[in-house]
Amino acid sequence: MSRVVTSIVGGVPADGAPGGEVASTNPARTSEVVATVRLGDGGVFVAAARAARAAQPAWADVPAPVRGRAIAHIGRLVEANAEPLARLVTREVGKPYAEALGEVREIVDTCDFFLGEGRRLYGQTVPSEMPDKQLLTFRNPVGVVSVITAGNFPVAVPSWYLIPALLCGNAVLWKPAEYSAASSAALFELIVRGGGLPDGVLNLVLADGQATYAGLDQALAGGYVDKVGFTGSSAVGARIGELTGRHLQSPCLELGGKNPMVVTPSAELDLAVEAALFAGFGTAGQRCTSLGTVLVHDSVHDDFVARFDKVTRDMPVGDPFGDVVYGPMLDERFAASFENYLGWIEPHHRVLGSTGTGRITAGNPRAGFRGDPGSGLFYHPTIVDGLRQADAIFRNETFGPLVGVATYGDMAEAIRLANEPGYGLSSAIYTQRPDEVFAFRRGVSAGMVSVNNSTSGAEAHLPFGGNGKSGNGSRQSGIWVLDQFTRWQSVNWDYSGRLQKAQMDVADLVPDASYRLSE
Ligand code: UN1
Repeated sequence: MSRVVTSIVGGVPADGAPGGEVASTNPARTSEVVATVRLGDGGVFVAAARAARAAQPAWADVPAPVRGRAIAHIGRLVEANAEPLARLVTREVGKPYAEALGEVREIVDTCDFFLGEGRRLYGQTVPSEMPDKQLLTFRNPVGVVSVITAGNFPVAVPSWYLIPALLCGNAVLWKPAEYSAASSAALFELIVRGGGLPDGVLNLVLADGQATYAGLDQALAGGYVDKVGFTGSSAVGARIGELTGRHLQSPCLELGGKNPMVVTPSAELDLAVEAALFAGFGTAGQRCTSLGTVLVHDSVHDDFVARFDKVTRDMPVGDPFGDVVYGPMLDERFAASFENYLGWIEPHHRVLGSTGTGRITAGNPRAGFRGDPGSGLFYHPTIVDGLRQADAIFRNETFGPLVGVATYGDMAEAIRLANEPGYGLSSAIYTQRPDEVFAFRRGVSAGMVSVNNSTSGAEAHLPFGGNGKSGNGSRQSGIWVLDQFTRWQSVNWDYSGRLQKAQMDVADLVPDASYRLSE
C-alpha cells in the first residue's frame, strides 16, 4: 500500500507541495513506492516554527507530571502499534525486521524513562551564605526546538529528541529525512494522538536539505527557534553549528563516526569476531555507531582476519523480512556514496568477506544471497585489510558494509590509531585485562566505550554522543539530555527585610590559625 505524506503545521496538513513531490521507495524492491512525499519549502519550515512558538506557553503551563502521563500514553500506543510500525520501517529503509522491532522498542524504552521524569524535573535548594535568604534552581523549557533527523533510525533516534523535549515543556518542529518520511509520519501520528497533544505542540516539516537550511536560517533570524537538534553528517552538522552560532545558540549535534574496535592478544577471538560482524555489517554498516576500523594486535592479526573473513562469507544477506544480518542500503543516495567509498580501495589492500565487491547482481553474485538481488540496493560485505594511516578508508567514515583492518604493536599505538581520524563517537575494546580497559577508556577520544561488546547498540538511558567530528560534546538520552532541552534558572530570595550584599555582608568565623599540638 502506498500513502501520501505531507507536512503538518499547527495540526493542519500543509497544502500542495511547494518543494516538489518525491517518492519514498522500498530499497529492497526499488519498484515499490512506499509513499509519495509532498515537500514543503522554507516558508513551511518557518510556519511550523511560528505555530510551535504560539503553542509553547500553554504547553509549558501543563503541569510536568501531566506531561509525563502524556509520554506514558505515547509509549503504550507505540507498543500497541509496534509491529505495523516496524514493518513500515523495514519496507521503507530496508532494515531487517528484527532490528526494526528493536528500533521501535527503543522508543518505548525512551518513553518509559521519561514518563517518570515528569514527576522529577528536579531543581535544587542551595544554602545561602546569608541568613533569611533562600537559593533555588529551576529547569525552564528552552521554548521552540527544531529537530532534524536522518533516516537510518527513522523513528528511534527522533524519539530521543522529541520525547524529552516535549516532556520538558517545549514545542517542537520535526524535519525527518525525505527517504524515511512515511515511517516518521507514522511516529508523528502516534505521538500526537497518544499524547493527546494540542495543535502546534508538535509539527512535522517535510522538506529537502536546501529548503530546510533556508527555513532554519529565517526562523532563527525571526526568533522562532531556540534550540536545534541535528543527527546527520559531520559536514552538515558543521553548517548547522555555524548558523546557530550566529544566533548564540549551541545545537545538540549527533554526527558521524569512524568507530574503532581494538582486539588485544587476550581477547576471546570468536567473541570479537561476532561483535565485528554485527557492528560492521548490521544495518548494512549504516549506523553512526557502526564499526569503522578493527585495530588488531600484530600477534593475533592473521587468526582474527581468517575467522572474520569466514563468518562474513557465511553471513546471510538479503531480503530484510528474512533471517539476514543485513538488507539493502537505505536509499539510492547512500548506494551512490558507498560506491564512491569503494573507489578508495588501494592496491596495497587485501579485500575479503565475499564473492565480489560492490553491488550484488546476477552478474556479480554473493554466494548464499537470500532473495532476488536485482530487485534492490544490495551490496557485498567488504573487509579491507592492510589499512595504513594515510588511507582515505582509514581516515573517513565509509557509511555502508565496509570494515577496515589495521594492526598495532602496543596499547599506546592502539589509542593513537583509534583517535587519528578525528571522530569520537563510539569505540570498543576486546581484552581480559583491566589495565588495558582503563588505559583505553582514558585515552580514547570517543564519547562511548564498549568493553567486550559492539560499537553499536547503545542502551537508551546512558549518555549518547560524541566529540571531535562526531559532535560538539552534547549528550542525548537519560537524565543528561535534560540539559539540552531546559535552561537552569537560579533564584535567590531574600526575606531579611534589608539588602544583604553577597561576598560583603557575610559572617566569618575566626580560626585560631597559630594553634599547634604540643609534642
Ligand atoms: C545512529 O546511528 O544515529 O547505538 C544511532 C546504536 C543505536 C543508535 C544508533 N542504538 O547503535
